Amino acid sequence: MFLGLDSSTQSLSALVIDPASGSIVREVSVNFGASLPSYQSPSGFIPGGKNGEVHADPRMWLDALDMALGKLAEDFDLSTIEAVACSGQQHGSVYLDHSFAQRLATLDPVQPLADQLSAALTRATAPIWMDTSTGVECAEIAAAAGGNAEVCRLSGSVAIERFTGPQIRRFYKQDPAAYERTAVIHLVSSFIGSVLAGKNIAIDHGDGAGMNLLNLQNLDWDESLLDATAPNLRAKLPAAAASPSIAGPISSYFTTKYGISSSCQVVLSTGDNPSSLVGMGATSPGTMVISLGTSDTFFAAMENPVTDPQGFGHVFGNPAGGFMSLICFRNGSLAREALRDALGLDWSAFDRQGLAATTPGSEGNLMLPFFGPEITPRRDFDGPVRKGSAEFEAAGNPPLQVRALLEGQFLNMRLHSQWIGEKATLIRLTGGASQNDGIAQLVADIFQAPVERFAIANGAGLGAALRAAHALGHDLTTLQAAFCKPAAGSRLEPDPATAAIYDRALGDYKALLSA
Ligand code: ADP
Ligand code: XUL
Repeated sequence: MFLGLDSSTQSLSALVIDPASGSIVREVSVNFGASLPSYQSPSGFIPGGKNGEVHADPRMWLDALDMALGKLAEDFDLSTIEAVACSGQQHGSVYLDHSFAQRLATLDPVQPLADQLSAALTRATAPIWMDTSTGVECAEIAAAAGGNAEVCRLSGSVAIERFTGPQIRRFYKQDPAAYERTAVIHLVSSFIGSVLAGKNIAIDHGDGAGMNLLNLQNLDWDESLLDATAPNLRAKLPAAAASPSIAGPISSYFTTKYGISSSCQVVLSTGDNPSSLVGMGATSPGTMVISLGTSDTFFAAMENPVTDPQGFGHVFGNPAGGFMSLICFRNGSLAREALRDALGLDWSAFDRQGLAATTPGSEGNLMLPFFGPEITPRRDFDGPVRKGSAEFEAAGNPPLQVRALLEGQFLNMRLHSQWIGEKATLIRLTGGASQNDGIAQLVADIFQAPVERFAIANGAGLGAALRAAHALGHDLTTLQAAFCKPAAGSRLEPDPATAAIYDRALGDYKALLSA
């Protein structure tokens, strides 16, 4: 048996797989808001942050780890687990002093993790991926490193607010003494992995590439990016290493407390998107994954690390080797929900009265689907832009509004994924909105590729468990063939009659966006 953990924005989940039977045998989840109300973080972060700050309390993640393993151990023999790997929300960072290593090595199974480790935090809270407070630091890093094109060439992304390097720089500027006291800076994923291993573990190339610090050519921290970010930074970063590396056996805290075997190995952690690439069976180029969650993401394995000349997309390490693209669209379900609520519809009416009652191309009407600020492309204003008939522009005709919003979202996604230079031969769709048949068909038509949907909701957690098994010698392709299967009857074929309509709409959309 192999254990996968996923420490995401809103919850920490644990999933056990049995490669012999090809099945998921246990799954538990701890929702931060519901199960740990004392942290006052109903959506997994501290609300009301100023100047774009979005932070979370790392002690909450530790409490959730104890809770999830406690829940699992209630009715499952954890001594059967051969290895564990962790996936985490990307970019978030945890700052710890010299006592952290010693504390990890001497954890007392009678005390909670949070009580024993909190004194090692040099920054009480951890900035997470939703944080946008580092615009100034991004500009400073880009200037010091020779411009954003150079930052992108080196690290696979221009300097981005939520990425770890700019976040580290902001901390260094705000509290130089606390930065000085910091002995190690972890990502969310490597922080949880270090606790499991009872020692500081390396950062993998998948999550490490989301820091604006990893050189994608030599897969080591880049000297010029380190210098541009903060002094003496290399000494504070764990090593960068390949994802399938084994960090060592699990800490005795977990063997004593939860009955995990002392021979259980901890495999390096990775980010939730690289982990989902594994869990969605998409580690080879050709299959694209579109996740329709709170935000929408588009990602795929890539042969060579080409970068986005516009600077919106990212290149991360593929946990199975090579690289992956990742593009994040902030206005995903948030925009769909805003329009649904404005029109007073439910999801089935959204589909039935919107898509089913209208025709592909929205009768030539177009919408830039940005109900709030957007990161791909960068738009700092609120509110969609409508162009078409007078009634449509006045936001009359609800069915056309629905279709134009959805077409706008996926035309925007098609346009901003062209830099990858590969056509999708198959799209695997996941996340809450993937269950909507109308939306899934629209994705197939706009990309002119078949769409498959999975029964499993937690692709990142499954990816973590598969990575644990892979690192201990199981063949990844065989594992993915057994675990990463589309739900029966979930495949949709593109309608070839819509190909020309959406090629034309793409050009019109691009022109409207430029205008
Ligand atoms: P996350 O993991 O980012 O929290 P999920 O992947 O769980 O998000 O997706 C949740 C979102 O899915 C909800 O916010 C909702 O807007 C959307 N959703 C759920 N069901 C449907 C549906 N039938 N049609 C469209 N969107 C849906
Ligand atoms: C990716 C990103 C998010 C987080 C949270 O760049 O910021 O997808 O990984 O899930």
